[in-house]
Amino acid sequence: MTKLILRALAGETLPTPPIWMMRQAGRYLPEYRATRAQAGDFLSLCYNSELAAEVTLQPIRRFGFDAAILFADILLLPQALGADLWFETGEGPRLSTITTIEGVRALKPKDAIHETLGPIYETVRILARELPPETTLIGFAGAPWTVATYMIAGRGTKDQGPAHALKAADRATFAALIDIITEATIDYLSAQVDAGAEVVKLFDSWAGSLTGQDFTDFAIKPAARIISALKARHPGLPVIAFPREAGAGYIGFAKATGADCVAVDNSVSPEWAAEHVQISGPVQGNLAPHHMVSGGQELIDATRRVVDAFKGGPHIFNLGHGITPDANPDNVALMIDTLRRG
Ligand code: 1CP
Repeated sequence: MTKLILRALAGETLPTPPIWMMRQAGRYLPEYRATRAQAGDFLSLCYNSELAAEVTLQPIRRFGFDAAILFADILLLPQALGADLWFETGEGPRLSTITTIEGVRALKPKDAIHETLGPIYETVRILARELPPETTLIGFAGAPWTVATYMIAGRGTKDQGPAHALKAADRATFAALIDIITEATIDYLSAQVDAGAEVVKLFDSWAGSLTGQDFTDFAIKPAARIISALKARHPGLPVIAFPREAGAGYIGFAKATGADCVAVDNSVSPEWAAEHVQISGPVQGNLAPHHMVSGGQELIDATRRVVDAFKGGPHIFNLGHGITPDANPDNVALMIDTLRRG
């Protein structure tokens, strides 16, 4: 096994950590903006396999990252389950809302998702053919809680208020929605693996707003269910879990869910994450994305600090969250140079 990302995921401590970056295909790249314009809009880009593969490859060509992440979105699964989905220019995603048991029951059965998601699997197949042999292909999905927050509110929310409200008012309906997303996510990720994804990542971007029993029931348990089902179907498949802003919830998360690697955000220090999270296995992270905007000596110092903190164990270098549209591609090159040349 020569791919560096797979070696790190298998627990190997490498002299230089392999690197990729969340949202590495995105608006900070002029070539991405050009291809998106060619596609027409964001969703048309996601469902155009050739162009989605092209934007996935762009940051690999430009920067030589060690992994490529499939270009798609976590909200395609709700759409495949029957939710309406559209993107308001300059604002973000909008979906039809689900707040009742009738709404949950009106969703399509999970077997129907592949009809909508076929082009995504085709993107994966193209990438599996076209990526350089040293580059690992990562598939992904949103974790059930994060996906549910969008399906309930119909949009991104700062505090996930509508999802918390439904959970408090009618836990059975809320849990039924989580179950449907969980089962569909298993089939969605499994189809990505069949098409050629070598690793999958579960994005629980809003895990940080779950506490206590809710964190156990709706962040840990669905992830554990998805990971055990995937590993039963695809023995040896490495899984990265990202319970963003989980804080103390990061401790023991890999063991509780069966994840091979935990991605940590930048609300915790790399030293803390090394001591409390990397102690039980590979970690990914966690440079603050704002360095990709500001650059300079601070970026160099912060990159070295992350490398240094995690050098005693298996580590994949990444940002603590996605790179922002106002980032400067030169700063990405500087980060990679700092990492690879010391
Ligand atoms: O205009 C554009 O070009 C759209 C910007 C954009 C991009 C580039 C969106 C809309 N999605 C994506 C791609 C995307 N989304 C990827 C592709 C691979 C890569 O990383 O390069 C991935 C993995 C995602 C995952 C995703 N989508 C998450 C989880 C990760 C995270 O950032 O926390 C979430 C929460 C979404 C929803 C979403 N999609 C897009 C936006 C702007 C949002 C957030 C909306 C909100 O909460 O308000």
